[in-house]
Amino acid sequence: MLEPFPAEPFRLLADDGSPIGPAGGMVAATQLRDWWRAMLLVREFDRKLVTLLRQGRTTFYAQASGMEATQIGIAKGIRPGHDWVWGYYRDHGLALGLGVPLGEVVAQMLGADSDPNKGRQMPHHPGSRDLRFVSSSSSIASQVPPATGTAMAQKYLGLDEITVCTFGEGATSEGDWHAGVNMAAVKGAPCLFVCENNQWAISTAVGRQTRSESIHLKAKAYGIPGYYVDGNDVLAVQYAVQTLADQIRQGSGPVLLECLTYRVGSHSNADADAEKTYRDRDEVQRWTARDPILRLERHLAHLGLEITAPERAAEVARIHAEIDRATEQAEASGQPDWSSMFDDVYGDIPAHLRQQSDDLRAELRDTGR
Ligand SMILES: Cc1ncc(C[n+]2csc(CCOP(=O)(O)OP(=O)(O)O)c2C)c(N)n1
Ligand SMILES: [Mg+2]
Repeated sequence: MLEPFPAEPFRLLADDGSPIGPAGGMVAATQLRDWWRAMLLVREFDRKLVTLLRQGRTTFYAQASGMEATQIGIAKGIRPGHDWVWGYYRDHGLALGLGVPLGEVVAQMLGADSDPNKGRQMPHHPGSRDLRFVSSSSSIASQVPPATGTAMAQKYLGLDEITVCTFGEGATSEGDWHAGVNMAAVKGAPCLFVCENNQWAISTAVGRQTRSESIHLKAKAYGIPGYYVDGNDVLAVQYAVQTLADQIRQGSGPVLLECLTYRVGSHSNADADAEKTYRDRDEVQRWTARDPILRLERHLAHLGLEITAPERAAEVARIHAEIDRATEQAEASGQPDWSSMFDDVYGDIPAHLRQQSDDLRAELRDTGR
């Protein structure tokens, strides 16, 4: 049973993939395979994008390897294109899991002309109007107050929608986080706050981030329930998100859900060598052994639906080819024209920006560029 403030994270799958409790094994096999493919895409996306980064074809990337069950579990627990999602910069797995087209995500990361945002966002900050996935900001926790605002609007307008707001455990030390969660609680706003606790905020370990015993316990201070799940167990995350989202839709008010997972890769490319500078190789190995994809594969095998090595290799090759194709298409679209940077922000461009646009046009003409 999913209970608030548990001592241990809620799980539906043991490390060896065998089901725990009554809800285990209730998901259809086709769906489990779909989630497995979605998780593998996140893992391989990291591999391919890190390569593009090293080749100088993009400039910023933050890996989600190790966190696939959390991000895909969230995506598969809500109603894509219906519920609003305010994510954060590490959420490309969530974006892909919701169905944001791979080509759009890649184009955003490369700042290509085919990027719906025309390269005006920092790389690795995808968004999608169709899927109501709000383009994130790198300012930690800045998504929390506007997520609360979205949920308040949903309540006032009587809409059959909820808002999902994700963040790392480090974000829960920020003022914006507390202001946003408090306001949502006071207003009974239909918001599911999900902490992707990957145990590190760049080089700050969670134990040095807060004196709170856990992240979900912080919900108590705001008078809302706090739930805690094993974030490497996709069944548990999906089940918790779906259950809590339904509860919120029925008027429970906001909820905090903590998913305990681990960032196996580097924080971002600004992070030189995590294992040499701030964390133990043993710790990484311990968590690598609790690989969320492997756990789902073991579960599939337990159900007699084993994924064979050739089948896995074929899926990886298919994903790589798809990412290669998306990369070629994005690069072939070229770079956005400079003038597009003045578009889409204001209905009427303010005088000072019009002046800057005119100055830049004149400068480019005079210098023959
Ligand atoms: C307001 C603010 N302060 C500091 C930073 C620098 N910074 C970037 S990522 C990060 C760590 C965030 O950790 P966490 O919230 O746990 O998310 P994770 O990166 O682990 O997924 C920090 C401090 C920032 N981007 N914004
Ligand atoms: Mg973190």
